Amino acid sequence: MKNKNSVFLFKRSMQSIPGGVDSPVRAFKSVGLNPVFVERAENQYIFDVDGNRYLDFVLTWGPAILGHSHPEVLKSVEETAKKGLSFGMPSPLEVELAEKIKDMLPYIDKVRFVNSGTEATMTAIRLARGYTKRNKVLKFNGCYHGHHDALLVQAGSGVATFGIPSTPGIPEDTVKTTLTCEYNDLTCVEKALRKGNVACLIVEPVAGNMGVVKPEPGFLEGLRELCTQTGTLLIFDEVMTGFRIHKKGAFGLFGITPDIATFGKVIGGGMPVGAVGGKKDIMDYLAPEGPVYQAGTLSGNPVAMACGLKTLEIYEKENVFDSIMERANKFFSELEGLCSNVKGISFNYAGTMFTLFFRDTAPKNLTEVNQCNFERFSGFFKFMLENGVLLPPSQYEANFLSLKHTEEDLNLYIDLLKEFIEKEGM
Ligand code: KE4
Repeated sequence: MKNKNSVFLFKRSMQSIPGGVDSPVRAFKSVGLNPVFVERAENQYIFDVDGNRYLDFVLTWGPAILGHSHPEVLKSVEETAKKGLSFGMPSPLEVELAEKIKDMLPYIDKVRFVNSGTEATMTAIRLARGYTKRNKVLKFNGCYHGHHDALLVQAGSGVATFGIPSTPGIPEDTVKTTLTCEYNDLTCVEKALRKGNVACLIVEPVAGNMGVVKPEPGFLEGLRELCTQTGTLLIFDEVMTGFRIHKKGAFGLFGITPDIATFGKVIGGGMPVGAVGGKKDIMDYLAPEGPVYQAGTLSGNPVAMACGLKTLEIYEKENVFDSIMERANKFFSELEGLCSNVKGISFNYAGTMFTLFFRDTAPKNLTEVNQCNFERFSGFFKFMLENGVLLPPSQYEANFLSLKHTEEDLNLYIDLLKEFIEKEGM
């Protein structure tokens, strides 16, 4: 693959942007390569500044579930933008998108829009603390909920330990009320919640930020029960899983109702949108209805709302989830067969997101993900990139499918994986 222009742009970008990127994972550091600079994206493809075309399994980290640059979405964005980009006043589109989300997720009474998943989970934590008048929060090792201080804590040990900042710049005091447990470890959670004063437990109902790691049978049900028994609010962080693991997200897949849910990615269709949703008595604690302050200049921005609304309208009208799953189920059963015959690879999937792990068995928590063969992952990433397939540049990430990924595209993934396995002598 020619990459002269990407190499030049990365060098140039480093002069003006820390690390040359606006989000660390994009720097391709964990795979030791020069990042791809993208010129444009269409359907299941992205096209880089050197004219290379890649079959895209990143899909801007989940939002492009319709494929990139859907003409009807672009048209709606264009028409809305022509009426003005931002008003700083309420406008009809935010009401329409809120009503659409409520219609699709019947357990939600009210929604507040923000501009990112980080803002959504930050708001959800503050809302839970304000509503319960408690301070402690509990999260799981390997789950990522955005980069706000309270939740950027390192993996604790096996028991619920107070988090330690996972990055400089976060005061110890800020995270001394943040507890961490291993994903799928209900015993740890029970001990922590029964000590009391835990405002909320936040969880990715299917983890996607340590690669896709699924809840063991009974885990989410156990969280729901323990939260109810201890007056702790259960927050499902569905920024990634929303509309990706099921038409009705985790609520649809597992039949469990959280007290608060956070969203992002798909509901913005590729534009900056996050959201917090839940029952009226909790959501009405948010200002100006209630005392918990939260705000945003561009929250509910009409252009972003138009993008998200049209995306969800098409998602429903074209039965996008089922359409993707028709092809995905065949792909996953082939992948399953391959992984059962070859040592050193395994995979997890949930709906339209999946991760291939370079590990004999599919991991159930972060400790097990950390045992992957990262060198081999990097080799696979490079091999796929050279063959025109863009994967997420980290073993700790999820791959995504779109409406536009064809059976041929998925067969290409399988064929290239077989070629890689042979090349590696696995
Ligand atoms: P943003 O602030 O990046 O919009 O959302 C944060 C967030 C919150 N919750 C979950 C479950 C998430 O997956 C994310 C963000 N996901 C990552 C992908 N692993 C975004 C990619 C990036 O950081 O560049």
